[in-house]
Amino acid sequence: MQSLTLLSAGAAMQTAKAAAQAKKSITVNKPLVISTWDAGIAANKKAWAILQNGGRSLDAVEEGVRETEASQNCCVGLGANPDRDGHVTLDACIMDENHNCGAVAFLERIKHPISVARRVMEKTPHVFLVGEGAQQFALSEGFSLESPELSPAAEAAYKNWLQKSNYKSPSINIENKLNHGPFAPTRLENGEWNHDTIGMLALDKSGNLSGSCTTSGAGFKMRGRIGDSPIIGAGLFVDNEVGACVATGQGEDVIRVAGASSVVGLMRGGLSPEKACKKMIERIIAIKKEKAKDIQVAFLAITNQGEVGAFSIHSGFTYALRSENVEELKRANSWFK
Ligand code: SD4
Repeated sequence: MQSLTLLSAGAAMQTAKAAAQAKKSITVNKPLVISTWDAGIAANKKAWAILQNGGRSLDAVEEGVRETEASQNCCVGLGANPDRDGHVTLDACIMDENHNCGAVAFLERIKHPISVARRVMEKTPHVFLVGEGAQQFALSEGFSLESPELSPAAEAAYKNWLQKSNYKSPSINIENKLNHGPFAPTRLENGEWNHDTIGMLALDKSGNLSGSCTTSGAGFKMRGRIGDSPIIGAGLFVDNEVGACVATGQGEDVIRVAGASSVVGLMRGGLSPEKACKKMIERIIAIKKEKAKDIQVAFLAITNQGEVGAFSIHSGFTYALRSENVEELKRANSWFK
């Protein structure tokens, strides 16, 4: 799939036609919203309700991913898979068109980490709060403390994981036998990638970009482990002069290349979103060498003109796009086919 240039088309929703056009460039007017993985379709709907009424991209990207945080999901929100010790810990960040940003990580028992991240951005002089301090701040802002119980789906997944894992000694070798990375499983027992973070980027009617990213991180991670998703510049970066990028996948490998900000930097240098995403994927593959076969990383990016592109290490990365004329799930190009 080539990068997409989004300009105006007719008023009717033409999903099938848009899918056919996706191989070439398609054009629709701003506003538009894009987000990672299949859950992006439902999240985009919420964001779109704001964007289509001329609302701000910052409001859209917060509202959009709240939908995923509230849904039953393996990898986002309180219903998600826990860490090794059986606790769900959540990471999120948000960034607007003026380089304002806020983030939380290792946050427990709070339903909407993205909204706490926004409060960090708007109500504190800081960018990043973690753990107990982030939770205390959330409570002081009126967020409620939810039950520590796992969702039935997460409980079942955790019990299953405990059976096969050596909980007491999280050794790399044991995990590697299961084709898992050193910090977290990269594939679930059923062979699916253990990745479903939602990252969302929106361009509003005024031409302003914002982004959000929220996750429970890698399933069955070491306690205290934080990935790329809440880290501004790694999991998310917005530069209104150029564009924006979100990452998903193995967070450690996104952090080590400052993923999202590097993609935006390449776009500043003139690369299209897809080419910029591809270049950073190539960089990760060059660093990881053989190990790249066992990890999935994907970048999704947009310019401030509404040009969209994505690229992943392995096939199977999807992203959802919503604009006035298009509502669809797209499959990104990948390094390994
Ligand atoms: C992390 N990047 O914590 C996240 C996981 C992810 O889709 O993106 N899952 O490493």
